Amino acid sequence: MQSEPQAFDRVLSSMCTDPHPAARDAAERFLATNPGDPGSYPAVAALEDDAIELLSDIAGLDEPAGYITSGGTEANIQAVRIARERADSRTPNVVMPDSGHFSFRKAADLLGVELRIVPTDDDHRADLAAVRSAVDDDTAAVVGVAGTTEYGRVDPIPELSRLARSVDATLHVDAAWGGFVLPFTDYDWHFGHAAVDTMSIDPHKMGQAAVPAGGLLVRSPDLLDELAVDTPYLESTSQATLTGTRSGAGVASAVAAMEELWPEGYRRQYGRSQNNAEWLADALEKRGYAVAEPALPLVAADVPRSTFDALRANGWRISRTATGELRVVCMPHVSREMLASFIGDLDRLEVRASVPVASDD
Ligand code: 0PR
Repeated sequence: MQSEPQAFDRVLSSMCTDPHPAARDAAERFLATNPGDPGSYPAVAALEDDAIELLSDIAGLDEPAGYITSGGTEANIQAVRIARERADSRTPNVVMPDSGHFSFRKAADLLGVELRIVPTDDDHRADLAAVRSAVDDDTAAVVGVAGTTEYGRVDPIPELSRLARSVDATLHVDAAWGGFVLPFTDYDWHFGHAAVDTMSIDPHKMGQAAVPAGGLLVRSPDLLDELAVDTPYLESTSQATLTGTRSGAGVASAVAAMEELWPEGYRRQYGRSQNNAEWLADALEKRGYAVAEPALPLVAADVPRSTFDALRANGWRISRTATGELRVVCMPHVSREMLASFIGDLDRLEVRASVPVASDD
């Protein structure tokens, strides 16, 4: 095989990043291990306990419980599954703001649960009145997002937890992307701030672990029991994960990254990423574009389609929000130099666009 992976020097739209060197090394060493079979692979199974302890520390969870998933999608599906199993309804529903990730559509489809998508407010956060009118006795879960995919917004988690409690539903917090930056902000987002039942928090995004390493955390171990099936021919007697064979590389790299970076390394990274996001937002605003202020290190700006296409043609890996805005995620590999070069290209394109078309006379 001759192919090489893409370089990160023009990747502005991904939520994955270059893994920390210690995470890369750990992933390689544990490539041929399977935490799905702890009887045969005890070393990586022990590492998974360490990973859940570290994640719990980050997410304010006193009694560590959960497992390392293949990513945010699996964690979200499993959280909905827990809620469905727990709910006392034959027609369960899940209430989610329209900023929720599309993985919940997969969950609803797979699990036969109705997904009630409610509008967000003018700042792209869950609209509490809309959530309040959507929940009922059949609501199994309310979803809050702590770091939305498109605008990096944090939903009002304590208020959502009260609404979930009022109908005996679980509150699931999707912090798949935000979980490794939120500890350094003033937001109320975790198990210590509100009655959160389940959470997605992914080491393979801002946590700088190798792919695949997502995280599902649960408030108490009995919530995991909702997922458990018997495993007659394994040494362990039950399994709560969705997939069977799992990546030992993901588990080991998650531990290595968190041991290396939690908390000071992540704090410094948050500082750098947030400064970069603010710098970019400012640069775009100065050029006359409407910018959604970066609450977390993610910038969305209303750049015309033609400019967006030209930037992509120049090799920039950028994406758009559902309403068409340019979206830049300031991941650890996104440096100020990269952003300055991006703005340089934008300025050159604009100069070209503003040169009057030569007339024929
Ligand atoms: N929850 C949130 C809040 C997410 O942002 C994502 C992924 C997930 C869950 C799902 O995680 P996994 O992909 O690990 O299963 N976020 C986007 C995604 O779907 C990131 C994204 C969006 C990347 C647009 C590129 C892009 O153009 O991958």
